[in-house]
Amino acid sequence: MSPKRGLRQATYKQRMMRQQMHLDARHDAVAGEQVHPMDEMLREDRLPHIWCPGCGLGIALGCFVSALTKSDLDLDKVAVVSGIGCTGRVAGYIKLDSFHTTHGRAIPFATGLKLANPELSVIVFSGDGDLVTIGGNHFIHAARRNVDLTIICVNNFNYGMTGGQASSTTPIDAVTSTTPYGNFEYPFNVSSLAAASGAVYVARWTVLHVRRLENAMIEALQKPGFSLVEVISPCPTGFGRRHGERTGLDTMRYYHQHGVITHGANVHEAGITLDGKIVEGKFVDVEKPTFLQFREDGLSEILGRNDK
Ligand SMILES: Cc1ncc(C[n+]2csc(CCOP(=O)(O)OP(=O)(O)O)c2C)c(N)n1
Ligand code: SF4
Ligand SMILES: [Mg+2]
Repeated sequence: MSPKRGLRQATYKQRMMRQQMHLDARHDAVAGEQVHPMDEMLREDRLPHIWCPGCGLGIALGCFVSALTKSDLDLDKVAVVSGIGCTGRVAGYIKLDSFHTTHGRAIPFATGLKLANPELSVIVFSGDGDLVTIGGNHFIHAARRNVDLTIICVNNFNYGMTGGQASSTTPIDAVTSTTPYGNFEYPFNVSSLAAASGAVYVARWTVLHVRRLENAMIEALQKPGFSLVEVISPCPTGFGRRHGERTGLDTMRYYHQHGVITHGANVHEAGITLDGKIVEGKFVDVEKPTFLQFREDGLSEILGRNDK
């Protein structure tokens, strides 16, 4: 893995020390007051959040905040973009430059930000419905172009926010509010879709595996090019309760029993079924010039100039 252009890559130990110093300083500043370690990264005025009890989104956000803090990114040059959905609320809760855009359009919005200001680290944090269902075309083309974006896709296999409708990732036979007799559509394997479309980094983790998920996020944040972390997450309200998982804890138990960590697995054979195993790990980590780099190098060569 190579660090993003212009960024020095710290060792794990350095990152941990940095986070500890940050926490100590904060603790000193408000001695006597009870402080949550994530306070500084969240918009407290937006809390309490809208998420249901047992939802996996809080864990996904916790891992993301922790990954950002431990990464080498300059947080003043980070932009977080979400679309619409329960997952899309992340942009509203995180205390960074963040944008809650329209449904399915987080990636084109993020692409515009990156092209207009290449110094930014642009992260898209959104759901399966937003990113690979209504927004599927933007997803594949940003991957094809290798636009330098980090995509965190929370896959809960349904449109959680609007009442548990089927999305393009809903497994075959799954009962949802729009598939009362079970789903008869073949679903997307999100990681496979990204890999086939040209992504340079692809990993999948459930929210049960918090350390691994956080580390994957750090790697993806620092990887130049189109990187994807697929986060498998419980949605007891929209999805789980229709499949014998009434609570988020039931789904976490399912992850514990069915999660199989296989780094380097053939991602195209790692589809997710209703009752089968969930293959997790890092599937893709390759080097390829980003869209901007490729274009810059190509134009310099053709036009005989060097704008670098
Ligand atoms: C153009 C448009 N169509 C439909 C909707 C309604 N809508 C809001 S969120 C959503 C689904 C979100 O699903 P997902 O991205 O998986 O997020 P989740 O709620 O599951 O986290 C839909 C269909 C909308 N807001 N805009
Ligand atoms: S509907 Fe599902 S995804 Fe949305 S907050 Fe509730 S549990 Fe989470
Ligand atoms: Mg969803």
